[in-house]
Amino acid sequence: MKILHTADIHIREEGDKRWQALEKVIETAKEKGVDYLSISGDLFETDANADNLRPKIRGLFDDTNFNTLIIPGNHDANAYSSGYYFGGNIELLSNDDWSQNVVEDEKAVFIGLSFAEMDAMEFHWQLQRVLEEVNTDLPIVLLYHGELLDASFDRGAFGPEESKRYMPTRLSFFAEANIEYVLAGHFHSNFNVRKYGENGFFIYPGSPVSITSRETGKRQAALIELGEDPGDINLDTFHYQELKIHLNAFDQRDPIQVIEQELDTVDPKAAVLLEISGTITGSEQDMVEKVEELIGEVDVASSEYLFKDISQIVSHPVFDLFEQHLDELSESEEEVSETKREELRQMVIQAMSEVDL
Ligand SMILES: [Mn+2]
Repeated sequence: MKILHTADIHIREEGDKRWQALEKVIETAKEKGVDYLSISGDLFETDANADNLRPKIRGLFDDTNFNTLIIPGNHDANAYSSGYYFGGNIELLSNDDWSQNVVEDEKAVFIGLSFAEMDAMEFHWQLQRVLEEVNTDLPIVLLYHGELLDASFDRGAFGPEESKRYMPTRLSFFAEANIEYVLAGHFHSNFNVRKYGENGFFIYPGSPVSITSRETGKRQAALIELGEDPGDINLDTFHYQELKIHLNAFDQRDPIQVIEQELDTVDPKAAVLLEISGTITGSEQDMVEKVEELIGEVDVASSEYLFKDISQIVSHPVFDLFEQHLDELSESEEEVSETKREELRQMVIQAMSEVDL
């Protein structure tokens, strides 16, 4: 049995980047021939978005030959009233009573732990209760949306959230029963798998599309073959990409060419968080203008220019003396490597920029 697992798409309008990411996820599930697609919470940005988009997303799931399992997250906790129709082959596991969110397959039993405000103690108690009721010999696969306390994740890793904890849990809670996989949502940053017990896996797939600029790098979904270690697959979806370029005034290459080459490597689906640092010899203003021209088609979400013109320093007689001394040193007793030379130069430039020349 094969499962494609995602969460936190946060869709809010038809046709935008997040919507396209949902389409990409469905397309990937088709390509991989999975039996199930799981969406563990925050499919929608808000309950109101869900209300508007409900009639529109139906079409996306029309000709799928897999089952899609959906649980609510903290962003769409009240989006799934009974009787609402989201599309064919979709099972909403949205009941507050988790024992109503059970999907039995020949090879595994899925339980949807739909999101509700509760602390870790309450969660553990509810989990034990539903496990007692389900009582099966088959491997159990949980769908869960919330915060894993074992990991010290940075607060920003969950997207723009308040500081409170969302249905927190611990890995040790899952080690007791035959829970083989916890298909989790809420952690946006990246694909992240943790092992528990003998062969249990807790899987945060990371959001399949960047929601904020803190979610950098290509986005992923989890691909699970029952009984095996979970794998990750790259999604060709919108994401932020950090691009840090360090210029060196002593580099023989043209800095403009260096920047152009770096910009060429940018993923066409990415928005760049650009940072250019280091040293140049020439007008800083001209450099900024040239860079802005180069950017052209590249989607640059933010740019930071931290480079510095050091022509005043390097044309100073003191610096000349220093370079001459380095050359002499290389020719005589000690070999001065290019890295060492660069290190010394940086020190001299730093020192010289701190005094009035
Ligand atoms: Mn979320």
